[in-house]
Amino acid sequence: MGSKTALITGATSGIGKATAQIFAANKINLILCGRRQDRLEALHKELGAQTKVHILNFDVRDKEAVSSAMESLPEEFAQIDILINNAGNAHGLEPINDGNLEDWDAMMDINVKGLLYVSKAIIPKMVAKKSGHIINIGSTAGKEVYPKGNVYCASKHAVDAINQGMRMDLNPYGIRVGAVNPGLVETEFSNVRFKGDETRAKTVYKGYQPLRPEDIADIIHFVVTRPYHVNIADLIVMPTAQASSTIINKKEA
Ligand code: NDP
Ligand code: 8X3
Repeated sequence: MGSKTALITGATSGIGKATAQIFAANKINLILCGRRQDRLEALHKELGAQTKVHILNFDVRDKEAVSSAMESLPEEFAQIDILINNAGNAHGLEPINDGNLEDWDAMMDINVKGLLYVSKAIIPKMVAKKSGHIINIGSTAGKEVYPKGNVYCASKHAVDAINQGMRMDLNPYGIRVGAVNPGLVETEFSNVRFKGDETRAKTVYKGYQPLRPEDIADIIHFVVTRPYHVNIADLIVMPTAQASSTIINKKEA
């Protein structure tokens, strides 16, 4: 059997990028997606020496762009074995009464609808060949709600529901579906949430050891390398210092 091919959304940063790196080191062929072309090209160059890499630039919110990107795949990348639905972010952290409509749209459109558009473009081929593995990147925010997390938590609770629904509906076709739900991981996540306010973003990860994107990538690689009869359906991982979304054992500096 030849190498597997994985499509990773949100591969230009954080968890998606670290997953691309560990997959490349293990000779999994890669379709890397994101909006930042310079980063996609840099990854192509970096990982292309280790495995076959194809890059796709599209916004997951744009359903036409999603389907034409998938249709544009060259023959050697057309059979996708592993889909990592990772693209997503939080936008803002405000009580519901002060929430910003653009932020709400961004979170629902990217984290929920974008994940669906990408899945819709890929699942029919998996169904036709009766094989495939889908990993949805959820969050502890999809398992519990925290103050001011309102719409981000709603978007990740939706991912949790979609993950369960996908697993049920794709069960007759032998397609594995599971979620990896991280707690606090130091990536560009908080820079995006706080709209480029680096100082505020850094405070999220101060006073304790947060997860690194490589920790999650390592787990994703473990999940995709289990024998076929093993499906890791739902996995929660937090830093040791974190007990819940609001209980974090921070040491004063
Ligand atoms: P990053 O901000 O580092 O990465 C987010 C990725 O998503 C980037 O590659 C970005 O690429 C891509 N992305 C964002 N919006 C779009 C869009 N509209 N269209 C296409 N791609 C998009 O964050 P993380 O690595 O932390 O986040 C990855 C996933 O992990 C998200 O789903 C997040 O919710 C989840 N998560 C993160 C946690 C954390 O603490 N960091 C904890 C739990 C879950 P580009 O800008 O190039 O398009
Ligand atoms: C990211 C983790 O706690 O910032 O999903 O929402 S949290």
